[in-house]
Amino acid sequence: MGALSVGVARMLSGQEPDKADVTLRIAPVTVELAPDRVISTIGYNDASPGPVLRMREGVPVTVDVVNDTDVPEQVHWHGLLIPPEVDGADEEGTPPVPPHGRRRYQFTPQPAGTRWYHTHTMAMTDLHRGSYTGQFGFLIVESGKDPGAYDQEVFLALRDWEPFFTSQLVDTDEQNQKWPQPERPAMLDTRPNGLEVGATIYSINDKALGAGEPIRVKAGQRVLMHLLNASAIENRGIALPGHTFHVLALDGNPVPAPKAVDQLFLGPGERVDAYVEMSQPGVWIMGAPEDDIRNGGLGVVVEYANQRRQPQWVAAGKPSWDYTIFGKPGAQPAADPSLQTIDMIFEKIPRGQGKFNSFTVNGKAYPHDQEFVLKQGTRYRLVFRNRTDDAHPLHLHRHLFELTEIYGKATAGIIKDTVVVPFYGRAAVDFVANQPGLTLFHCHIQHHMDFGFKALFRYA
Ligand SMILES: [Cu+2]
Repeated sequence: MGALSVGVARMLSGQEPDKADVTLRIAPVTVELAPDRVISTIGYNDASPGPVLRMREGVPVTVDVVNDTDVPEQVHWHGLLIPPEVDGADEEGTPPVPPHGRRRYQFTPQPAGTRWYHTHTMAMTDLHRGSYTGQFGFLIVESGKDPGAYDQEVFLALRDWEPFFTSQLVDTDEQNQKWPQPERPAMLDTRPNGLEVGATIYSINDKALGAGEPIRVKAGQRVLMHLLNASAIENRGIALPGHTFHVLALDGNPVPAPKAVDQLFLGPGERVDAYVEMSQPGVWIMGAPEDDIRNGGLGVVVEYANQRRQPQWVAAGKPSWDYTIFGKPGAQPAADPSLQTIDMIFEKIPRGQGKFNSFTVNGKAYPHDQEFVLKQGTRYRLVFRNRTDDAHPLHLHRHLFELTEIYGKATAGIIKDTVVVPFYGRAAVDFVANQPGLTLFHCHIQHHMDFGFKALFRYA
């Protein structure tokens, strides 16, 4: 309340209250994905995505959020180590931004890296709420030590629009899964599947493939790409024919072993920072490997200077995303005798036609009462056991974790806040409980989170 009373005192003395560093206004907006595809949604500052916010690591900021809608809102600062009062989640007790009201967030952004901000409200059966809307944007926390070894920098947020209910599993990312399935139950649940959420209209930022300006490059340039999957519903791949992505950071955190790959893969909530050497003059389509998704809009043209031709797409090979190639090879973090292991078993309860499936954690529904209690200073290993037929992007709020096992392989040194656990797969992540307060854990697919795929950690 200190800041407020300072403001009141200033107003009484005729001075302006402290001005915020950033003001975000939540309000209805139309987005022209293409001339014949104009959609109506909710955005930030009359746009979707919202502005790229730049903050300095360790320097306190004040953000005023003005809510010009009829429903309470939450702005979540994804990937920051900040207290629950400002993290932006009802479950953690963050006060919402009231309808037609405002709220001031004050926090110290850390650590440096590619973060993002987005709404964190529940949507349930309303496909015009929560992360189905256009409330998302990049947040770059700068260390001041950016070496700047690139010629240009682009921000690419992957999106789908106009979601609808479907009783079919519309996922495409799992079809080629080659990973082990240690959590596959001996007896599969054969009850009829419930509703899923699908989409057929896609964009990168606010434009469908071909409708926006191309990324204009010159031969010999190095382009730094910040990618974000801001989808509410699906994991996505991205390829650029003739080029490779030199992956520098995952979820904004530098990887121990930067490497070039042909294709990127991001679950909802994940970010990849990668540079591309522009060494193949031409006009190319960068986009989703699946024809229907790319032709539905998930792509952008990359145009070299002095090249005039139809943008070219060359079929991409099979996706082969593997986080561990960026880690310390064959390593697990040094054994810590005080390490505490917490098993988390995820199951889906098929609800049948016309109903949403629900999810449980360790056989129980949210909020699990006193099940997940952390002791300050203790190192924990969360073992994610995915006993469902879908890959899930799992996100822990207010903490970063180290990936220690996935695809049946040990790894170390990869620091993330969201990890996609393959279907019937298992992953383990380690973190130190050093951010007291309620901490939300959930699947970043909106309808999974809304229908039970979440848990609340508390500190003893
Ligand atoms: Cu999920």
